[in-house]
This record gives sequence, C-alpha cells and structure tokens, in this order.
Amino acid sequence: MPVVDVHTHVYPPKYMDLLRSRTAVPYVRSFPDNPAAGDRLVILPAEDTESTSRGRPIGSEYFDIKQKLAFMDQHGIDISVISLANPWLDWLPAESAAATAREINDDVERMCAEHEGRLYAFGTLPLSAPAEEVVAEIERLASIKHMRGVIIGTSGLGSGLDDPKLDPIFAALEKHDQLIFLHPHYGLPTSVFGPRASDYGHVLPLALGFPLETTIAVTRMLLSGVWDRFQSLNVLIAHSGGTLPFLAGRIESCIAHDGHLKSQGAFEGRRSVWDILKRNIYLDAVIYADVGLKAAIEASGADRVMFGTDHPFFPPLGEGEKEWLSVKMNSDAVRSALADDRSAADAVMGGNAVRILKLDR
Ligand code: 5CU
Repeated sequence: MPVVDVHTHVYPPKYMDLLRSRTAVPYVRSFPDNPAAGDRLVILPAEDTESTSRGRPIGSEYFDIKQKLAFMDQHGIDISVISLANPWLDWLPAESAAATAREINDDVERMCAEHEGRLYAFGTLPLSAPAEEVVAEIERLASIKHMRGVIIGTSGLGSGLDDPKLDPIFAALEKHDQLIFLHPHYGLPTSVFGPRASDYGHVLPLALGFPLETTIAVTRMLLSGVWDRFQSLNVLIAHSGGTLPFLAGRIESCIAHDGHLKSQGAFEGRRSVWDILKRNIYLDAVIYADVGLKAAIEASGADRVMFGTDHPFFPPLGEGEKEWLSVKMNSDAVRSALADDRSAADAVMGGNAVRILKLDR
C-alpha cells in the first residue's frame, strides 16, 4: 500500500516572484538590520513586527520541488498531493487574479508531469476575481491531468464560506467532482491572545487560531445550508477538521436548543452535522497525537481520514536533523490510534487517498 501525503505545500516559482516583489504581507525579503537571518517569509499579519518572530526563515524547501521529492524519499512517502501554501491568491487585485491563477496552476501541473506517478495537486482559485472567472478556472482545472481538486482558505469571496454568492462556485465544484481542500490562514483576532501574546512566538495563532478559524468556517457553512443545497459537495478539512470532530455534538445541541431559530423554521429538514461528517467531509490526519486522531476517525470514519505532513512547515529545529519530528508525530499517531487494525492504518497512510483522489489514474 503506498504512503500518500495529502497535506503538503509549495510556493511555485511564479508565486515566489510575486512574494519577492512585495513589501506588505504576504512578502519575502531580507532585513538590512539583520542580514544573518537571510530571507524571511512573512505571511501572517502577527508576524510583521520588529521582533525575532518577524516571519520565519524561508529556504529552497518552500519552492524547489526536488527538495519535496528528497523529503518524500527520506520519509518513505510514495505520492504527494501538493498545494499552494497560504495565503494563496486571496490578496490579489481582481483584474490580475484569474491570469495569475492560470500561471500558477500551470506551474504546479508542470511539476507533477515532470515527476509522473509521484506528484498530484490541488489547484488554486482566483477568489478575488468575478465569480464567472473563478468558475472558468474550476472547469479548466477539471481537465488538467494531475489536478484533484482545489485548495481554498476560509474567507471565500471576502465574507466567508456561508456567503450565498459562492453558490455558483460550489455548484461548479460539485458538478466537476472537484474536492475542496479547506485550509486556515487568517486565525483569530490577535486581541484574543492577550497583551503578552508576542512572548509565546507562533504557538497561539498556529496551535489554536488556525484550527478554530477552520471550525468556525465549516460551522458557518453547515448553518447556512451549503450541504443541504449541494449534497455532493466534498471537502477535505485541514488539521483533522480543526476542532469539528470534538465539537460536533455541541454544535448539534446548540442548533436543537435555539428556540428563536426553531420558531422561524430556520433549520427544518436540515442534514445533521454527523451525517455531513460521514458523507461530505474528509479529514486529514495532521493532528500530531492519537487522541485527536481518534476523534477524527470516530466522527468521519477510518475510510475518510488521510495522512499528511504540512511540509515544508514545521521543519526540525536541530541542525542536520534528517527525520522531521512533525512527520513522526503524525505517523506515530496513525499507528497508535489504529494499533488494532493494521489495514485501517494502511488505508489512512495512503489507501484512502488513492481511492478518494483517484491516484491510480
Ligand atoms: O506555520 C505556519 O504558519 C503554517 C502556515 O502558514 N501554513 C501551513 O500550512 N502550516 C503552517
């Protein structure tokens, strides 16, 4: 059974050129007051401050596809489904977004074609462009050999994934059987982390801000009836669903106990969160411990959970360390959560991805 990584990112050369041409977030540059720090990747608003946490080092592992393949070889990963890393194209002006998406998707497709059998991809969408241009790119992606869906963030067209203006886009994705890989970027407002947040590096925004952002976005989709209107729309949620598997019962209970909404018939005939988790949602296994992974498996089923690494984020901090602790934590979690079911563990490590993403074609 092959090992497949469904959560692994790249900034293709065209995207790197864009990042290097900018001085506002997102950008890549070195700082004259600290030349030893080399190039820094600054993508999160909270990173753009005069402190040691300004961005993080960026090396060729972020954009050189040979490094991705070396990482795969090092960690026994047979196939990777690569995706553009955040913040995607959300920040581009409407006029240039569609052309840039085409260039970047073509760049990624070329990488996959040059490494036949080892790389597939999720495409990127020009979400700041008019909806017709987004739909046109979905249709184009559906005919590109190695594309297996699209990666998007939680902002949608700017006001979230419960925006009815997204309906033509969801309809096109459903029609062309394109999976959405939903990934966080924006986190929570920094004020929730308090006045000493900067003492804690990137821990609060990444450990809590990202998963809560995802959970809120998916819950807004549920509440707005996206999956009642698009019953075959499939979404792979990053980081094992944020906290969705853990909170699904509470979400259901809050819906069932909202007297005002009930009196308005707001949720009449709606599908339950549990049903959607088992029929429309896939979860990656990027949760770093068996407790969270067991919740994901319990919520969606071991046949809907897929291994990932989040490479090139979370590299080892020790010089010369070859094995990535972040990868080991995720693969150990699969082995431990499914210790009694070897075939389910193999499925999570790769078999599910081959079947769900049709990686044998
Ligand atoms: O460390 C991070 O900020 C990130 C990120 O931005 N995107 C991602 O996929 N993983 C970690």
